[in-house]
Amino acid sequence: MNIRQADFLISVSSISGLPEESLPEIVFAGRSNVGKSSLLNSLAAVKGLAKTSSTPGKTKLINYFLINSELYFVDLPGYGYASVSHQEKAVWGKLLSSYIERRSSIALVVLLVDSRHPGMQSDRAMMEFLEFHDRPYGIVLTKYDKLTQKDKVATRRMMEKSSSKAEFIVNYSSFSGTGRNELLAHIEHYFRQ
Ligand SMILES: Nc1nc2c(ncn2[C@@H]2O[C@H](COP(=O)(O)OP(=O)(O)OP(=O)(O)O)[C@@H](O)[C@H]2O)c(=O)[nH]1
Ligand SMILES: [Mg+2]
Repeated sequence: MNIRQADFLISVSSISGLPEESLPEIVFAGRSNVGKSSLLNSLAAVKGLAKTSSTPGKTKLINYFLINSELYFVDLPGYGYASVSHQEKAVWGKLLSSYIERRSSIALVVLLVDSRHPGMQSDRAMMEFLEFHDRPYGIVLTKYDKLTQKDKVATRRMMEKSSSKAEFIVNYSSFSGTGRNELLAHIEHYFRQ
């Protein structure tokens, strides 16, 4: 697909604030700092559309972006970051899990996994959660530009082994554009279904 228009729509802090279910939603989930907001900007080719930061925990709300007036991209708060307080963790965790459980307009969850750490427990738990709720999901291995050639082969192999239910795996770099066209093709397929 070709992204002709991408506009920020709304930030929500609770399930009751979500927009009415109308358009299909492509959801971006993953650990804090994995590169969700950067990936959104690179897909839309708009710098600063989603706010990015080298400090984990930048995105604390559910952010909606309207794409080509026909679908939403949804940037979720990151999970798994150790230094936030228990209370804060519980609030974000609840927002994230109830969104995934309840939202029937989810067409696809794009689960971002740091290509340097493909075996993290929190990512495994998220995959199981998505499988339990029958949400179709694909995996994006982020920050692929940081890997050595040897790591590229090992990471890919490990991910393929541990995520047999994923619809696809895409190697991605928001910096170089690696994987962008491949991911856009997958997204198109799911939102048109
Ligand atoms: N080398 C490299 N760095 C990246 C890439 N994508 C993101 N980063 C860096 O990773 C850091 C986190 O990026 P964000 O896009 O803010 O990550 P996020 O998942 O939205 O983080 P939270 O909102 O805190 O959950 C920033 O310093 C980015 O510059 C990439 O493809 N390659
Ligand atoms: Mg973010």
